Amino acid sequence: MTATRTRRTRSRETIEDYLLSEQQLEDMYYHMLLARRLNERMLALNRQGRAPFVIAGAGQEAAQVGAAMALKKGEDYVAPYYRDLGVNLVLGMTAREAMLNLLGKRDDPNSHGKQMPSHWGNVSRRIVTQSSVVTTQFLHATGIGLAAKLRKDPIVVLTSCGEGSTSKGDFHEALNFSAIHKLPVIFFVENNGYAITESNEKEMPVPNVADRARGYGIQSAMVDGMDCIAVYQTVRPAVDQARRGGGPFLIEAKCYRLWPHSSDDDDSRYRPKKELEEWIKKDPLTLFRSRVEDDGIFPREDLDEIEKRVEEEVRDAAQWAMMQPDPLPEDALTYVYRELS
Ligand SMILES: Cc1ncc(C[n+]2csc(CCOP(=O)(O)OP(=O)(O)O)c2C)c(N)n1
Ligand SMILES: [Mg+2]
Repeated sequence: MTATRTRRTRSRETIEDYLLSEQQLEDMYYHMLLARRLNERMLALNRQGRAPFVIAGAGQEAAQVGAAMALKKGEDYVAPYYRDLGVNLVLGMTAREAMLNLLGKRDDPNSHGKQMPSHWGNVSRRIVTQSSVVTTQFLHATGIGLAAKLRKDPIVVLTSCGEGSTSKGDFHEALNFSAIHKLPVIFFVENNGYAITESNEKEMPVPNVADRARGYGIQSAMVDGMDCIAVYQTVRPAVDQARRGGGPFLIEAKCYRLWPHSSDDDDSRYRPKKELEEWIKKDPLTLFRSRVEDDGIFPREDLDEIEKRVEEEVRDAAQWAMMQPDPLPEDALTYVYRELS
């Protein structure tokens, strides 16, 4: 962003209220927007027959970006789930890398084209490779938390999933074990209202995922997952507490899946149009933009400039990635088994 930004007089005070620096607020908007524009381009590539499958995080960007920004990059571990493009971007994934992943290219840093798209993993960024089987990452995170505790390593592990996945055994085992051993694990649940076709009421007998934490003696919080600042301000204290030995924490971010489950889904068959229209009014990007604009943090021109930068980045990433090499058949087993020297 340019150094010539003009500010209204009360902006400094408002920034302090947010407990976020101006740079952090800019990063928030940039990463949320990058995630959305990437997902839009990915879906277009899918419809053109260029990308096999898209599972997007539209509507969940605020939750993902706010949560990831509460972590120490490259130190804390993350065991994310398939929609978490926003988490990956905050932790350092570039637009070009995201497109390599989508297209299953040889140089995709997540799996070199071996996994399905959106199956994240990056050793240097401490992003744990994931399975298609939902919620298994909760147990991986618990194991990493135990290792950190035994080694007296002051790190935190954040793991995430959708609310539907909290009905699986792994969720309950992970919460139970983490609570008994007071592990530094943040269980971050992105409640987007649906597990494919099933709405919340059909997924669980309690109104909130956060209610489930009580049964395991875990502290929990619910937050408006469409509000990136609120998410950051909820996750950050939980992370700090876990780092100090305070044990695990469950956070439920109430958000909404603005798109169908995946590029292969027709959501008009199971969700009311009116419901979707109501949630579109709470789009996290619009909400953030109007909040920082109304509060005088950023003038409109600066936000427009971020939009332009992101659009250019996405255009470049898609064009560049399509020209990159595919994996070679003879490399099918590389990075699968450990090379023995
Ligand atoms: C154990 C298991 N059962 C079923 C599936 C198929 N499946 C993939 S995503 C999904 C829905 C999960 O819903 P939720 O946890 O709410 O996450 P969301 O997709 O809504 O973000 C299901 C059932 C799977 N991958 N693993
Ligand atoms: Mg869901």
